[in-house]
Amino acid sequence: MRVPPPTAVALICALALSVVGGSAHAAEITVCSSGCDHTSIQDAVDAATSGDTILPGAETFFENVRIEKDLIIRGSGPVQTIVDGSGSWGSVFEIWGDLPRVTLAGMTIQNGRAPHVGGGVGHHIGRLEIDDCIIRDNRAHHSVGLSRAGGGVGSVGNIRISNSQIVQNFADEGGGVFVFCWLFGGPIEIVNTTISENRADMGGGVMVGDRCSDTLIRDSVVSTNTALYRGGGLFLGGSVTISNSTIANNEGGGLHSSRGAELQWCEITRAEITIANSTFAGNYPDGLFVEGYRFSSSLRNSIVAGNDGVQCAGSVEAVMSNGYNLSSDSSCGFTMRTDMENTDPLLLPLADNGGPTPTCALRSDSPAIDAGGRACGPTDQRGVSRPYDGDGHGGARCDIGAFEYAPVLLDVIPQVYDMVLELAGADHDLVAPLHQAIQIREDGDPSNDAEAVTSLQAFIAEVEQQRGLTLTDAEAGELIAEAQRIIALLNFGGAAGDGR
Ligand SMILES: [Ca+2]
Ligand SMILES: [Ca+2]
Repeated sequence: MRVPPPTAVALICALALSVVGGSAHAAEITVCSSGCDHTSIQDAVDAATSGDTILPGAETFFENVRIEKDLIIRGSGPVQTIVDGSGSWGSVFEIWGDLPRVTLAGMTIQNGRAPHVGGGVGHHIGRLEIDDCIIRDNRAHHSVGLSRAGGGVGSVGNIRISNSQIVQNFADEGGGVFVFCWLFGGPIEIVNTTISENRADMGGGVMVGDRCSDTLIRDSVVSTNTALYRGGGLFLGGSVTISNSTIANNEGGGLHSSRGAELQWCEITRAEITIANSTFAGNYPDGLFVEGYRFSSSLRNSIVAGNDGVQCAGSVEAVMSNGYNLSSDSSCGFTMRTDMENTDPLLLPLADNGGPTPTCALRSDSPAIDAGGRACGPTDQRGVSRPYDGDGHGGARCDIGAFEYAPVLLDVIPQVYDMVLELAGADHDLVAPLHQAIQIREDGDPSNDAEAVTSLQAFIAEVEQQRGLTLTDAEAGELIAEAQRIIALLNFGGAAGDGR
């Protein structure tokens, strides 16, 4: 490629700057019931120049907002700022115009009722980012005639949803999210997001159309959604990658993939579903239902187990194992040397195990521990570092599925225990609270971590009592530091962040 002369570079830069020139003078526009620039979000949107940021305050706004320009609308947080469509006809936020770039952040979007697409957010054109939002109790549901799609969010494609919760929405298709890709194939990203308790005829949690060619679902959970017909959790067309995610307890199946390659709209689309480091569990009547050509869906390092019925259904020849998969029956054809079939992964129920989204933890004796392949990414779904030596021998290897068993405490607590025995003796008052913490941890159930923390705090209180009696200040300081280290490890979840 020819390198342009410096003057050309300067000109291009000047042009680029002039294009984004509006944002150099971007204003921040406040919205609240008194003392702000505007009292309604729509008034602020109408008054704004492209590139401005609108800041709704910590209150509930009852409105339906139409956006046709580049804007960031950032609330005070999803608990503080609520935009409520009052159940009247119309999306709560509706995006039209000339390819606008819109960000919606830090708010709850609720009680929308879409005439066509997107009860909470109807994204008809341009680029949309949704971050740190709760999108709940919206609907896109027909009374008579045409079916409607995207209870929570209905999108044309080119959307990123991150750090959000999409819950209890309802639609004919795509209860939580529906993406249709009429103009563009994507990109579509769902990251660090909980999609839960949504309902639809097809695609209870998420439905993605066949024309979407670039969909990524990462570090997310799709749980307890319901589809009357197919795709309780996910109904996916086009090319999709699912990684580090948990698809659990959905009714109507965990994932339904529509046909891989077919002639449609006078063009042949070739679709592939790529699943890595993910867990499909507790779905009914199957974990995966695949259609499509041979090997159009591939799995690696993933668990498909404990689904109430068959684990893999449909055109099972479409499923290809890339190794390190585990299934509780033999329906998926996980027959690579590193796969495990007819094996119970000993998963614990879906729960908050730290990190932004719930996960199914592995029991301490799970065969999935240290049984995964090398390329599992730097963290698990929660943001916990991988790989960890979970079985205590043979070095650190990845676990199969979205959760990495990391019993760091089993390394640390025995050290503290040895210190206590050495310093204070086996009959000392220090021993009981520490021993209790060890037992709580060794049962392998992370949901008991809070109880372990309480025991460790009792242990620290006892160490303080013994300062200058059976323990020197230095010894007490060391024991307290170690106990606090254990507590910090138990509370690791908040540090996970976006995980990018
Ligand atoms: Ca491991
Ligand atoms: Ca190991």
